[in-house]
Amino acid sequence: MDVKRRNFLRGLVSAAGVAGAGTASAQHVHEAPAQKPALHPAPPAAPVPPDKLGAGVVPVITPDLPDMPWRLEDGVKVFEIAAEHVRTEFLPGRVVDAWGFNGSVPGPTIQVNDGDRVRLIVENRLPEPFSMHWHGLEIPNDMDGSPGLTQDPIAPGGRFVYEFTLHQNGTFFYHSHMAMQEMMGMIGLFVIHPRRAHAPAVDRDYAIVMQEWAILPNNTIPNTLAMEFNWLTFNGKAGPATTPLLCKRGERVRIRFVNLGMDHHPIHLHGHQFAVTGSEGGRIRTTADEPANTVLVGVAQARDIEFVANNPGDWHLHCHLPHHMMNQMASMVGPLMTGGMRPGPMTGGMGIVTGGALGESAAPAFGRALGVGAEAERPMPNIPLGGQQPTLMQPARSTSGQGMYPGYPQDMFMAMDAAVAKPETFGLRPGWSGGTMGMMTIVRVLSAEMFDRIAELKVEQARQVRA
Ligand SMILES: [Cu+2]
Repeated sequence: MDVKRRNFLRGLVSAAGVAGAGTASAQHVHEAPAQKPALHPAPPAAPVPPDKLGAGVVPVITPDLPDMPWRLEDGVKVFEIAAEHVRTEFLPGRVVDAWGFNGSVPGPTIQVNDGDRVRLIVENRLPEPFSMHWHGLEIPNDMDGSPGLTQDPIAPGGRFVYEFTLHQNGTFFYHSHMAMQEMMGMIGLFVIHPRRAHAPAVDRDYAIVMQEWAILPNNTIPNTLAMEFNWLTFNGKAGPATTPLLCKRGERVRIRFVNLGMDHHPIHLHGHQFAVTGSEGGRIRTTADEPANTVLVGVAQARDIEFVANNPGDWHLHCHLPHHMMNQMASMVGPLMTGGMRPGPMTGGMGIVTGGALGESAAPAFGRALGVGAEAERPMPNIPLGGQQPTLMQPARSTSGQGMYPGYPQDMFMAMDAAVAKPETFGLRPGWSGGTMGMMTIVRVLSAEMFDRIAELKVEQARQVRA
């Protein structure tokens, strides 16, 4: 009997044993699944030591999110992952009670190599059952994390040890396999580096997780039952709090996108054409680049794009759905502004014929009574961060001189540069933050001098944080 066939039969016996045991522990020995070549195998190369990167590979940078720490035990990369409530901030002052991993929403980014053996010790600190799925990975069935189907859900306070060997490379992710927990934020990136870089190799490798949230004014808890969303985030931040992606002019840049939510996101880059080089299944191998500047990232999909940053300047990178380029969308609860521009108090107006937005007649239509904390609602201006008076707005006179200006108001422009300043925003044009909202960030194609200056500022900032 040849080796392949013997291994295949051994795999069958092992699978039967697991099913019979019906255990919530993964401490038994796992056999690899029957080995067929992956759909798009990595370029042939020797295995990379677990603490190194393959030739030409650069680490992935996930702006605004940490990397998942790990330790080596007998050649196995061990990760400890806690599923838990995380209090976070989408924007300065916009606090949100979400669920995530290890104090982070989305969870920290896992970076591993094709060929690594990994052990992922998952602890459930939620008050309800939980199960972790490894999205896109070809692993033994009992490691797949489908609650009920492949394992008992992890009870509150319990843990489950996932362990498998990786034979793929690309942009994958981990997430709760409980649907409503996904909408509380429970996702993180699982990047598997190839044994050597895909050609042409990139100089910078960035990753962005896209999420959407329905959070009513004065609430901090996402309404996971809602079908419309008023907060849109890249890596847990809404523009302009998203940290810009920096590169030097002439560099080849990869950006990986992952989408977990209820909507698809057409992601658009200004000033450049890119090629889509990867999907949630791994590297796309084509003989030609199909030029594009917008890529649709569907729910549960990943898309890698690559481009040469040859156009200097600061360029928006954003979802192009108009409602996904905004923050704190809640115009249904009152007129957009008061004082000469639009008559009436904040509790009336905007389509409300009788009563107030919070009253018996209107509130249910707006879903106002849903969710924990709804009873604590009070009238408030729906201008982001409140308090700022728009200076560019005019009294609403129609062109005919009678009544209101049709459709007014739609957009206002309010900058908050100082509130979101960080080394990566150094040198941006004053007012830049006024037009950067929701699923928006900035790709900065910099001179070498400016890039190095910002790198110095980051070192300085890190020193101040430590001091
Ligand atoms: Cu979108």
